[in-house]
Amino acid sequence: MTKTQVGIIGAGPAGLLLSHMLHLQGIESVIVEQRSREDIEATIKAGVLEHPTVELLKELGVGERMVREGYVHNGIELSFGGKRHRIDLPELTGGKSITVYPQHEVIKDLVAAVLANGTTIEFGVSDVSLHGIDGTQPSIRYSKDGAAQEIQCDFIGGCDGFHGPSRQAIPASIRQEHLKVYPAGWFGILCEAPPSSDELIYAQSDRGFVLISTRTPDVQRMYFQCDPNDSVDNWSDDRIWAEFRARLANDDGWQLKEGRIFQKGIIAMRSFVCETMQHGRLFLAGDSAHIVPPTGAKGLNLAAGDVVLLSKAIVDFYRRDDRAGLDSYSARAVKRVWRGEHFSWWMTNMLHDFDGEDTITRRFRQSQLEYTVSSRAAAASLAENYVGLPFEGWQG
Ligand code: RFL
Ligand code: PHB
Repeated sequence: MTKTQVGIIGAGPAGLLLSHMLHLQGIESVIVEQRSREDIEATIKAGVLEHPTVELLKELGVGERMVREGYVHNGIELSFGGKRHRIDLPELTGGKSITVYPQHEVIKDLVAAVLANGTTIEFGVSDVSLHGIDGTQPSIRYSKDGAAQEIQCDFIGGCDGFHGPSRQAIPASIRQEHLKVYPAGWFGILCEAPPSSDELIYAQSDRGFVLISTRTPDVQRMYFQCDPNDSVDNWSDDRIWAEFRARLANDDGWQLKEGRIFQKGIIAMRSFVCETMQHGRLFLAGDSAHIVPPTGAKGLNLAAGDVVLLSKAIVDFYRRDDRAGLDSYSARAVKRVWRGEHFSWWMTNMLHDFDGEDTITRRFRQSQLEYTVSSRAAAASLAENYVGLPFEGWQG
């Protein structure tokens, strides 16, 4: 049996960041993670870090490699009707931009920092369960190498993603949840090719949405909207490139640079919020409490916003015996979450065509796209949300 102040379930961005922020304030934690270190450091997920997330990682001393190896992007392009339109992020937001730096690189940097802090990360655990969250001494039980283990703590950080056990530990009768499932998925690829564009391209077409993103000068990340129940086996490389070409047809001769595809996967699209982000001594952060469709590039960034609030609330409890931050955590965190949720839903609707839509919805989309690229006020609203609204309780 281990004792610590904060027991954290999940070594994703939320759990690692929480542990590191607590450590910097002299509060100790232990993390339990079901996967191996190699596995979490290799899983391909997010690419875009908002301005507040970038500033946070720098201030926490974990931004050095991100600054060196990440790519600052000062614009995105919206493509529709055969034309591309640039949204100038710094010009519309008073100098802010986004950084393309893959999530698994953030994970590597955070794992290294957390281990250097002397914090234990128990990798490869199973049968994680939460106990006593209604009392003052909660615990996390799990198995490691066939042996039963227990962590006794003052608080549990439920940072175990959408499918983890933490949210389920809150009684269903008091959990306030909201779910929307979209009738589309994203087919994502990684390929060996030079960048086709200096900036990300979000493209709407009658055949469906496309996103052209990047990872390095030699590796590109691209997605196209697909049937969420489709299988990657139905998509040969030739068929994938033909689909990209058809959706990206344009008037100015711009062409996609193609290359060897070495990873393919289908991602579901959901909007989900569990507004009950705390119960007794359990506090949820990140995807365990909320999911967004990836169109707004918000998921990891929303997790960071939760952790800023939660870590400060825990610090106030230990330093000043002040429970106000903890008591109001859910109510405050969910505000930034709803902003990110709405923006992600809005971007998704503006850029995707869904089966069975009426013609008026299609015309609305067209009008919204044209308005967004022709009105400074509309473009500024997109830019402000895209670069990320400030974290409450943190000046970055
Ligand atoms: P994670 O990353 O899911 O981490 C949860 C961790 O908990 C572990 N776990 C358990 N451990 C022990 N016992 C159990 N029973 C457990 N169950 C789960 C898991 O193994 C895992 O290590 O959640 P976290 O930390 O909240 O972070 C959230 C982000 O990962 C997520 O929101 C983003 O990846 C979303 N996202 C994007 N977010 C952005 O901010 N910008 C982007 O550009 C962006 N693009 C994306 C994305 C997500 C994508 N996919 C694959 C869903 C693009 C894609 C394609
Ligand atoms: C990515 O590079 O994986 C990425 C970029 C922007 C998004 C989603 C994903 O909106």
